[in-house]
Amino acid sequence: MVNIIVLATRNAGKVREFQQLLKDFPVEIKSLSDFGPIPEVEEDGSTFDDNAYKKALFTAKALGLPAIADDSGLVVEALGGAPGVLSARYAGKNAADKDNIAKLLREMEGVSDRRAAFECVISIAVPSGPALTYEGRCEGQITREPKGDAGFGYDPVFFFPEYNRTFAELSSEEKNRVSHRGKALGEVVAEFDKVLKWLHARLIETKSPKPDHSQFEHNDWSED
Ligand code: ITT
Repeated sequence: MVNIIVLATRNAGKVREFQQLLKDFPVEIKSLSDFGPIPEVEEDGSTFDDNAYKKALFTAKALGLPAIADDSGLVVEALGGAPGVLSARYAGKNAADKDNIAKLLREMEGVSDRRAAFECVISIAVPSGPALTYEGRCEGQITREPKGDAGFGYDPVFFFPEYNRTFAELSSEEKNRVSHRGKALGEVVAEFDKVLKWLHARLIETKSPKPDHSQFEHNDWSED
């Protein structure tokens, strides 16, 4: 039986969201805050996929338990995909949201193609290496100035045409329904019975296969 899954974050908001969504499944969702100090993993991958997997595997290995991690960010078409994996530190290490937004608006000055998307990847890994991956994407446009004060990060400059508002003008329920993270999480929840079976099968395997990306490109249940 899989009794515990660790969420590889200390962000209390993310923890509450996962615990709430997975509350009806027979598993306890813990977070890093429930354990002693463990080192921070460096998010130096070149894709959201790499970083989510790196965080999940690092935590799974460190604690000897299955772990879930997510990585997300903003991808702007006219900037060749920037800020991408650098979203949190676009204006520099420890940059505040408003600094990142200011830099983005500067880079976008005079640019007419305002298309952008938020992307999120969730990785669920076991200590021996294999992992499942889930993705969510939400398309919108970069505004010319910030609007709204809900949410976080780039929400005030991310215009969502379907609602005719920026993400920072939406309630959290409205945002979760359509957001990149909401979509990826929705897929995890929809398949969570299968996920638990998959984790159980991986955990009773005694041999530890090497980490292998091909195992989490597509979630393939065929061998279970
Ligand atoms: P962890 O500690 O869990 O890693 P984090 O704040 O670094 O939390 P992410 O790596 O998932 O979160 O997100 C990276 C950045 O991408 C984040 O700091 C924001 O600038 C941006 N971002 C991600 N999701 C966003 C959202 O829903 N709205 C606005 N900005 C978002």
